[in-house]
Amino acid sequence: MSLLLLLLLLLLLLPLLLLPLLLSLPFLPAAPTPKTHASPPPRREWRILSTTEKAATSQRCTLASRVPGSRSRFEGFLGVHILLTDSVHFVGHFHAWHRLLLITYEAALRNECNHTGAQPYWAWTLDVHSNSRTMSSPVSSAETGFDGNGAWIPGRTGGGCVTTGPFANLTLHLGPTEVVDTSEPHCLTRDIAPEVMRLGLNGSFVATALDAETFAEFDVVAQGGITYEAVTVGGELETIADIYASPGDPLFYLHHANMNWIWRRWQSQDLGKRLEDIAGPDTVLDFRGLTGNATVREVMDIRGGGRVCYGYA
Ligand SMILES: [Cu+2]
Repeated sequence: MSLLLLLLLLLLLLPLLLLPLLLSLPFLPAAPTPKTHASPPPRREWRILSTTEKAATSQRCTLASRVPGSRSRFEGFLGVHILLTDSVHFVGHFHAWHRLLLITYEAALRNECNHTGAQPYWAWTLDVHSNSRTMSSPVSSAETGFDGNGAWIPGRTGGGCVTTGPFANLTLHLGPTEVVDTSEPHCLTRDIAPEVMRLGLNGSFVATALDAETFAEFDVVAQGGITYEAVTVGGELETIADIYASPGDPLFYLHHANMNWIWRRWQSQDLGKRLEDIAGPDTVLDFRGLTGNATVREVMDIRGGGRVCYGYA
């Protein structure tokens, strides 16, 4: 047989020789796909939500809790905050700890309270221009928001129990201050202080925080200026101004969602560097079983995946 004939025969038989290989291709292991995580709906400012969305985020969440003495899922978060206040405020991991608390609360709203959206935030800088603007913030609407002031006590703007809106006559069994041994049930109280709010939560404080060169500088402004909870959260005194028991007021979560966004905006100016800037040790964030512990580093990036995956719009 000539060489030419042999080559021709090989060419003709080649598809047959390759057939087993071709047939096996679909069964080859697929190339690994890049790790992705579903994008949840973004956190948005309270006033741009639809009425239905507003109603969903301002509902009471009443599932069982794991903190002794607490009577509801909502109070479970309050209890853990009270127990850990002294170790998570005025420290470098203040923002990281509150970030994970909020993620956990947001997940509870979704998984246990039939809420499909994200935790909204309250951009309080939009409400500080005048006293009347502060007092009539849409966040304070009794119909669609979290209601405004408590009942009027002479000499104050409010100060008493919140008696209208979705959290009317909400009874708290933990607090005030560091009390967690089911002392006396008490109501959610508010005392809106527009002047205090204007001083502590204005645009120039936010701009100063965003201008910080390092996380340590940012933190001094953000914890000392913007959000010194004992004095000025939301410009609303009473429950939310109680550094221990502030989560007794659901507005706490809108406030911290905003704080968290400011931190993220600061990080976004130089993500490569600032996702690493923790200005202190990589502490373990303890939640007493409310959620699994994490390190500061694990919650630095809101797009980090796992439990920490959300965005802002
Ligand atoms: Cu706190």
